[in-house]
Amino acid sequence: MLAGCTPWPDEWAERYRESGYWQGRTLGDLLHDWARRYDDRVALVHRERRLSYRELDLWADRVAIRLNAEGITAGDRVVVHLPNIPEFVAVCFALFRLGAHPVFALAAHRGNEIRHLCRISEAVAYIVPDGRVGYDYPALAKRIQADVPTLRTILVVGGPDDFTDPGTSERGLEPVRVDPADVAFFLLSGGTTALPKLIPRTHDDYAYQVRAGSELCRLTRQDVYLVVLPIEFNFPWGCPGVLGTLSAGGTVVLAADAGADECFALIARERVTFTSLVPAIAHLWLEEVEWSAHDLSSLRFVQVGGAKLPAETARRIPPAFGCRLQQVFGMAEGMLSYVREDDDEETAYTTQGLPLSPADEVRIVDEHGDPVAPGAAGEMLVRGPYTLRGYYRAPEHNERAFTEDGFYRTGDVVTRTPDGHLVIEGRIKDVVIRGGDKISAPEIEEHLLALPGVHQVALIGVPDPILGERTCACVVAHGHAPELLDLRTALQDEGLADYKLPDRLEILADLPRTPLGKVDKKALVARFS
Ligand code: J2J
Repeated sequence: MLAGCTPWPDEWAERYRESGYWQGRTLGDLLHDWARRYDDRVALVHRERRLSYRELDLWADRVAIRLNAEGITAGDRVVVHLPNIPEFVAVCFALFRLGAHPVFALAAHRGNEIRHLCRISEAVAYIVPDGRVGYDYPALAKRIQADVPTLRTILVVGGPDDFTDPGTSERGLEPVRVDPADVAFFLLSGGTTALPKLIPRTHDDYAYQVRAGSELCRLTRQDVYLVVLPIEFNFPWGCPGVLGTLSAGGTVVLAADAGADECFALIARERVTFTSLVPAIAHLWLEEVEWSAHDLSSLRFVQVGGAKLPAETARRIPPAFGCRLQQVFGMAEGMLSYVREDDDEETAYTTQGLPLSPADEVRIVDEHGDPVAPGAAGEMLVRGPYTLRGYYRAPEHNERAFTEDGFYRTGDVVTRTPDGHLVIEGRIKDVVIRGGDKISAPEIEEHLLALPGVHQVALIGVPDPILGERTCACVVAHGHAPELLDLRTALQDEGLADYKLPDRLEILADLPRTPLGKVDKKALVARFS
């Protein structure tokens, strides 16, 4: 496995192979299999463009040849920063086939986050869209390149010299031997630390997650999946999402944005059968659907996850969209929990389902790490065939984030119903979930603390009817108190993604403290909710 990653201990790896969870196929191989099986069926739809499985397979090889000609080879890390376009899929599979590792930057990321991702991964290349998408990514790339010595190559999708242009060359890709137990790509952690951590996902573990999810959702060639969330999120990419749909021979349709107008029209035009949303988008769609004249009758189910879905919103979804609701609780680190098709309605509305795999091990523990009584709330710890064993190049953080026997501490507080369904009750990690976006409080606090006028700061999440939570910066001022706009502008100028800019500012004389001297965020949340 790539240096800096933590492999599963040998006996666990053996067990997962023997049980058939890990099947020893790389994601690049799987696309070959799918292309052989589904051939000229439509794999991807974007606007007026339709690509068959055969075309996608060939395209991934052609892009791999181009990337290889740019010097990208096995083991290299490449930061991929693309919107929901077919090129995202082609570029990722091209990199898989070269044995290189895409790092999935979030589309909303800006200079600050990208610089960090490039540095920590020692990326050799950075892939961006051209300037037509409303932000000058190539200019950003130039600035990043000046700061990151390893970054040899900037590659731009679109424009005159597009490296993803399939061309007409008949030359085939020299197959590269890729170990299925090695990292395929890196996802980003929702973050409890000042800087986001990279999550290595192996071919074996991700292929299993996708296969199991696709079986659970009973996907077939008839399924059409609409990608509404940013494609680089774990949820749309592989739960079962894009890869699950391709594994079943269905069709993936890419939406340009999450707006109801665009998405309802696509559902009607392409006869979409399922999609995945965060609660904030589900909310907006519910507001729009009664006014919509579009035919949504093709929908089989809508998945909602990424943040707590209130039961009252959950109940409104099936009648409004004429389909089943499937709650999904997940994390880029691995562990997934899905409501099943045969769960009763109450379970579907009020729980976040059962673990995906029989090999998922879940422990619910108190603050001393001891198991709680049945039905009581505690922190969820997880271990299993698709849950990471360590973040990339983060030995100190890994000491804290994992137990000695390899359980990942999720920071989520859950209960379990008598029949084993998980209910997410809250979290002990210092993260605000705004819409589906995860904001690490320490990250934002560090930036705010560096600004003039900010003496002390605590970032908290306060309830919001649409987003679930929004951010509130509680500041003890130093001299002249700053205004919200000053803080937002300053963070934006530092190159932070927009969703991280504080929504609200409260100036306080003091921050409340717990008896141990830590900032009492619970008291702040109670005060400003
Ligand atoms: C409450 N909180 C939830 C839910 C995630 C599928 C779905 C979601 C993600 C995701 C994902 C929640 N109710 N239904 O990767 O594949 C919160 C928890 C969790 C954190 C993980 C997937 N579903 N959460 O959201 O890595 O706090 O993954 O630990 O972005 O989101 O965030 P992330």
